[in-house]
Amino acid sequence: MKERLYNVKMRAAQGGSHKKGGKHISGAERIIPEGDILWSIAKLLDRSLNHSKGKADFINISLEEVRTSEVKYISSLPITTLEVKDYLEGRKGVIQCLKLIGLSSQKAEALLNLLMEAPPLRGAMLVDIHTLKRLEPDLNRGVRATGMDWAYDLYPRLNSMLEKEGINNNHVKEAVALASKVARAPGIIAEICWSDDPDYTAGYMASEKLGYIRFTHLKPFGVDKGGRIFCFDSTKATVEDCLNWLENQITIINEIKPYQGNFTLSDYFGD
Ligand code: PML
Ligand code: MG
Repeated sequence: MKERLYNVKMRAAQGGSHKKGGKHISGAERIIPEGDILWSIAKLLDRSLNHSKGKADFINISLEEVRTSEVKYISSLPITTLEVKDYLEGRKGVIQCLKLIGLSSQKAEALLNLLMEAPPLRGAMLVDIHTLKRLEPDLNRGVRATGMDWAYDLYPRLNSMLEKEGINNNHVKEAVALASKVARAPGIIAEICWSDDPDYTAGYMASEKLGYIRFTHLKPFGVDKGGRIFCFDSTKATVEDCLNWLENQITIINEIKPYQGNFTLSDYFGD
């Protein structure tokens, strides 16, 4: 019989819980077999207590069994890295990617501006590409894509693929798991993200069409405000279906797409 699977989630804050206004320090989740629960919780605890954003004094860890009949298995988005000299060049690259998937320059710039100007949120903004209006039910929180991971037995292969590229870290693994889920959500045409960790400047633009496009810099070093925007085409799906996929559907990556290589912007866009 197959081992039972559990969704383990951790969220940590400093200065009290998130609800009481504490500063968000770290959040992560895994979907793991029963036998690895203790090890996995220890790793998540260690992260929240030794984080570059500060030491958490509120840590919440939850555990829920996953009904395997309700899991959707998906492939990972293929990863490409675009090497940029700084975050300004990176953000130009994001606009070029948004144009490649069919958005006008004006829309692409407006979406990026929304992310740059967003208040710090625990979740992502969900924005209609036609009206540029935010659609999350709770605008102070944003929407959190949750319930995703790589299949447990894929990790050795994933680690060795990322190791070869010098990017075998939690940021990449967790972001690709999340982006691979989000790109398959009803109505989502793209996602843009950069980290809230002050010492991690890389970010990405992801879409079903282009895959997971990493930029070596999307924000300046030392900045602890990150964010995510999910770009939603309201002519393709209802917000309800989209939110249901993002928040309730468990997705597990059971197929790794090959790494696509490292490029400069001019190599990649051919200009
Ligand atoms: C995060 O860690 O909060 C997001 C990281 C995004 C970039 C990860 C990467 O290097 O591809
Ligand atoms: Mg972080």
